[in-house]
Amino acid sequence: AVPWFPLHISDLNISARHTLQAGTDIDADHPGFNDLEYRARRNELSDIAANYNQGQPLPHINYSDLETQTWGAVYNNIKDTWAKYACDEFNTALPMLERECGYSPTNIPQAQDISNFLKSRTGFVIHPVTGYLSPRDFLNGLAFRVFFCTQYIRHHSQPLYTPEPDICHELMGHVPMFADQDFADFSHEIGLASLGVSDEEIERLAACYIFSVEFGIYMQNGEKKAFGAGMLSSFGELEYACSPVRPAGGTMDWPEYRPWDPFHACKQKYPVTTYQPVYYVAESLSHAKEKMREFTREMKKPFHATYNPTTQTISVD
Ligand code: H2B
Ligand code: FE
Repeated sequence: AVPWFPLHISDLNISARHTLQAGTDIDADHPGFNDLEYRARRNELSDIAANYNQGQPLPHINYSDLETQTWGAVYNNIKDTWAKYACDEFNTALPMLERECGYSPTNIPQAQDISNFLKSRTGFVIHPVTGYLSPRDFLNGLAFRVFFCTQYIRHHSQPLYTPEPDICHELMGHVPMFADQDFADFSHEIGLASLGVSDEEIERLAACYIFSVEFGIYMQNGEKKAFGAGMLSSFGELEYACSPVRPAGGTMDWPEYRPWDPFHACKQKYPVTTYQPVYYVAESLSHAKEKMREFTREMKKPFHATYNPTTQTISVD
């Protein structure tokens, strides 16, 4: 039988509520585990996301001074490295986000402003979630040009570390890339390919997603530039993956670089708690997209899915 999948954008309310561990239980090794105030705040934001329905105005969150300081610590830590190692598409979007959505080290931008901005650029919109979604649910959202986005922030005790997606990862890492047409189409392509396929195919697609949307690099005028959000939201990994030299006095080894090939990346294992030992390097975003198309065309799919943005419906043939 074909696994359940959303057919209309409003079905994403179901996908969003499938959040693993209800999105609120955090593990004992989470930096905020023993901080009751932090956990209460997480629950408050989870309730807001859990009650959200697709198409409603996005909830406005009044972030505290402490939360804003944590955001600022991450932003200030990474911003100079973006100029060096983030791809052109990212560095084109960032000043627009500063101007139009209030991105800055002293302000956490609001989801509604970002969603309006992305919608006008590439048709992508934000849907708040309480935490980590299953790869299937997460990828299904992309088929509707919907980005499932957390609203809480990492714990202030370790601003440069998070064991789970948070607003620093989503808004600094993912959002600027969704403003680019090729990248948005690339993500949409993966989303459409994820509808109704087997668990094995989801696993292969999720690996492709990891080695592109999360950890993708491409060569820009002979230099490695990051387009993956995992690097764009981590100063350490951005430097590790893209620097043409090893940091002075450091003990860092070189990762392995392979040409971007989804048929290969789909089988590659990836660690979730350390820097990646392997990166796939594309020639450009449009090249990354073309390669991805070859892959999705050959996937075992129960049908061919297309998205009608006017009716916000998937049709299958
Ligand atoms: N869930 C959430 N909330 N944010 C993500 O960035 C995310 C996710 N990424 N679930 C997905 C899984 C990704 O790691 C792939 C598709 O498995
Ligand atoms: Fe991510």
